Amino acid sequence: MRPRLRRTRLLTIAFFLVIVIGFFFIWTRNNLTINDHSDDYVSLRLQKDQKDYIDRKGVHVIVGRFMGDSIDSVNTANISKELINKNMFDPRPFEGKNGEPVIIPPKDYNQMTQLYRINRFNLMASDRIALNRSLPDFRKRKCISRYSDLSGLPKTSVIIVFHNEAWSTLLRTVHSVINRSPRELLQEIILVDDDSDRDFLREPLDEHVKNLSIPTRVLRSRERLGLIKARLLGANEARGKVLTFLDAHCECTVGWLEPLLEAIGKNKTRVVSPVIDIINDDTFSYTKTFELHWGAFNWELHFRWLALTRRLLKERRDYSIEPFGTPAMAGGLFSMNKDYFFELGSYDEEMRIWGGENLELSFRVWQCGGSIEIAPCSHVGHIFRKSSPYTFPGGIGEILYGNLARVALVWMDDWANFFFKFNPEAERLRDKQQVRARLMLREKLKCKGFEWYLDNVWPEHFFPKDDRFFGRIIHEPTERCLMRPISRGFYIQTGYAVVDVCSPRLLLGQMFVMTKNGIIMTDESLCLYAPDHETSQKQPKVKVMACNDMPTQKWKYDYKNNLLIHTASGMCLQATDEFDVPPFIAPCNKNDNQRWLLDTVPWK
Ligand code: LR7
Ligand code: MN
Repeated sequence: MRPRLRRTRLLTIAFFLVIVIGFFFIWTRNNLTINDHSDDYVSLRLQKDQKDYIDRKGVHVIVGRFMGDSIDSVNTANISKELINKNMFDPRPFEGKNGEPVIIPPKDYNQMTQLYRINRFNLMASDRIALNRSLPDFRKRKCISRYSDLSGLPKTSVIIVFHNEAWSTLLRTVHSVINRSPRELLQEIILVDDDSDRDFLREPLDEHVKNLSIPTRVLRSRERLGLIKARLLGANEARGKVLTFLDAHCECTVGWLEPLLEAIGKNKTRVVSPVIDIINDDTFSYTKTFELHWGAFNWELHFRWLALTRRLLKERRDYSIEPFGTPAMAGGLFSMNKDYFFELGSYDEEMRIWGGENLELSFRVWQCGGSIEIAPCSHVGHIFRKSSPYTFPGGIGEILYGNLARVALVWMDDWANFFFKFNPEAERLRDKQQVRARLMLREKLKCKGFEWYLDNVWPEHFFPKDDRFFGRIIHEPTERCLMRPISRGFYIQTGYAVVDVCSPRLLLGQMFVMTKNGIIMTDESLCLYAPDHETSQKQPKVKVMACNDMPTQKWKYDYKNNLLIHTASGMCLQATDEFDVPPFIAPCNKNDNQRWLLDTVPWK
């Protein structure tokens, strides 16, 4: 062979080798990420709620959150006690600096996967990041000058409850508080150990906090309290004028505290949360979230982030960096005047372990005269996990739905019945709840009703009301039901509407609300949408997408001819008898296929 040819051949072989190795590398990585989450998919029904996606503007949005299986034996299977008890904190210079992702080399994947199970985040990555890693300053310039004057601001106690938290995440939370808060605003830090069983969270933690520049105490409970009672333990011991709660895996950015305390200093009935940014559970990269989201909840009372409505954006045009009211808070990160916290009934002590307390507090504050707010100038990162690492004594369903049943029974009036009707798991626990004391509290504080809350705090809500239609929208000729899109058995957020067999039992995906303004909406703040007349398509398919109050989401029901007329296009909603064809809009022609019945379903 001539030397030239041989070289070409060698080069070709080398080239293919590189490709093959590359593919193998990508394949193993993907496989690993699938594997290390595999047991997170055990309880699918609860997990369907988590949608973590990049929206069209490229903003990372977390719609809700996962709750995975909670069985300890599954959770920590194959992980030795020794490994769980070992503190492997091993910071490397500049890893994760400025909120950048940590990349674990392939040789460590095996151990990384194992360690991931302990806390349900990438513990190995966390353990390589310094406790005082740098983070970007996300504040708008206006924020910096707005909060430069600290005089007269109240001091706060920062309360962090934890159950078996990792050393590196817990202490990065603590150090970020110390490093990024004005000293004169910090009274103290209180860590509440909710019956953790890790060795490194005992003496080593006590020793570590002795040397901090802010007085820091560790309170310990010998029995599992759950996060609600653990926070109460901390609150009772706090000496600051304001209580600031943080989850045990947060990182505060510069300027986070001032906006919270400033608002409360002005009016003690304001309860204020930061914007909650995302610390990635795999890489620990820090991603700023969209400031203009607020918190609400769906028909199952699961917490949701929703884009701010056009109404509020318009109202806020002239003071965009001021805190704004939100129907609900996420629950883990907020500041509240201490006296007000106790006057208002602190927490419902009958709530167990995890869940529901954020809605309970949100309803209570709003209905009893205060406000829940988000301060857009304040940014704190939180590790969002795909599943929960803890044990839930008694079962997660029992605990969560028991807590939610209490929220509904005490605060939601007629809408409690709506909740129980569509959530049999909560219905089952309804009679077990003793809520007399909380109802008396509501009486004593002379709190307003849930209807007032819906009308005034969240006018854009998608719950039923007496002045709205609620029920099924039935295609007359085929007797099938209009429905939210589903994929692989789960509802999806955006997609073509469906017309399918009406379910004999109440099915949330087939329930719609139609308001007086002609908005047809369903759970998760989704609305029936079709493009307006300018579209090039003759028969545009009808979609379900995030409600936005635009004319393309308005409809009119013609009671005489049973037509659903799309206002912006003047066309009629139509379906065929084929299952695979989504409903569409077409020129109104009195064809039977355009006839729909509004089938009212009683909801209270
Ligand atoms: O039994 C327990 N004892 C505890 O001390 C269970 C938990 N905890 C601690 C735990 O260590 C952590 O510090 O309580 C804190 C919250 O638990 P997480 O981090 O498992 O909860 P989460 O972040 O999944 O859930 C959110 O909803 C909870 C409902 O009860 C709480 O309100 C959390 O504080 C809340 N977290 C946030 O609001 C952060 C932003 C998430 C969003 C959206
Ligand atoms: Mn958390």
